[in-house]
Amino acid sequence: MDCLFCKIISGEIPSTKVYEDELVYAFRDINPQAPTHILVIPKAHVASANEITEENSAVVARIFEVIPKIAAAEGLSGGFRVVSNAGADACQSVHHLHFHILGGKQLSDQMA
Ligand code: DGP
Repeated sequence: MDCLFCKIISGEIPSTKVYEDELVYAFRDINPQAPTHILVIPKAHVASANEITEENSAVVARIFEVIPKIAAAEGLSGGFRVVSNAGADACQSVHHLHFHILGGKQLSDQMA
């Protein structure tokens, strides 16, 4: 499968890792939109939030267990935003499920 984030997980494409376990990989976004901008992804390929099922959802729970650990390690004591773009209307550009962690500044109160 020709998937950019699968290549990042395998190391074929370099990334700045911030967390890894057997299910999850997290790394810094190449085009940060906040002082802290991290992507958290499942190691198993899932195309988007629109493809989460009973069979593959355990990794989503793991991701949301990992997010507060990353936020604490990044010093995001003031808060942070988690975003997952799914599909064309949301401008999803990489079709491997990912959760953006954005923080390190006062974020906009607009989400769309
Ligand atoms: P989205 O638009 O929600 O599909 O976000 C995809 C994100 O992926 C976007 O913020 C930029 C990031 N990105 C794209 N290519 C690379 C890459 O090669 N390395 C890293 N670290 N991030 C990437």
